[in-house]
Amino acid sequence: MRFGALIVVFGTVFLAACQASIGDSCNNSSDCSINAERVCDTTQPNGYCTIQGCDPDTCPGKSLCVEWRFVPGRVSERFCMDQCKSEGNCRNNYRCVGGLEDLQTAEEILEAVEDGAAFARVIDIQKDKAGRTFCASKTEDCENGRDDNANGLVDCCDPVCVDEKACEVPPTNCPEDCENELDDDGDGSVDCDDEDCALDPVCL
Ligand SMILES: [Ca+2]
Ligand SMILES: [Ca+2]
Ligand SMILES: [Ca+2]
Ligand SMILES: [Ca+2]
Repeated sequence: MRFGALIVVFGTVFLAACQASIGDSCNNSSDCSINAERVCDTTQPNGYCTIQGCDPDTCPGKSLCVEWRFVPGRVSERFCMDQCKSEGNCRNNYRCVGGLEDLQTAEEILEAVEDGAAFARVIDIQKDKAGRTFCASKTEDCENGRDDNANGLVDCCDPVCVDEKACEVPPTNCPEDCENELDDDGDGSVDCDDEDCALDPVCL
């Protein structure tokens, strides 16, 4: 009886130790958890173990609940992301990025994006989640409906996707780029003629 209990305890510890961490590579969701709580996001380089739709302070261990927001106002999405202090903490093809949570105005956000900040923010409240930088993909998956590399541009709207077959037909629902001579958002107005560019420095 006692021996049986020991096996159960040992087995539980063993399985817990085997469970992949948030941000680990994976081929399918069974690589990430034994109870289907975690999923393998196979659109990220070499897979990314995560939990989709997290709430603040609910991501396991030191992982962070990150909300991506898109410009202009598309739906936001939340994923548990691996916390990092520097790029060395992230896997190949990932970079350590900080979010925009302290920025309020469109101008502040634009400036930060030019500096390489991410179009995503950590929504945790606890202080021990204070290291608010996380490992995000360096590349964009051009067909998954998300902004994988956290530059605010989704799929075919991201210039890195321009040569992809999936993006042969230029999209017309992107944020207006104010200096590319294209009507990116399909409203009939190009660059500085588009009211979305009214406050853009290149149009002032
Ligand atoms: Ca994408
Ligand atoms: Ca992107
Ligand atoms: Ca444009
Ligand atoms: Ca336009």
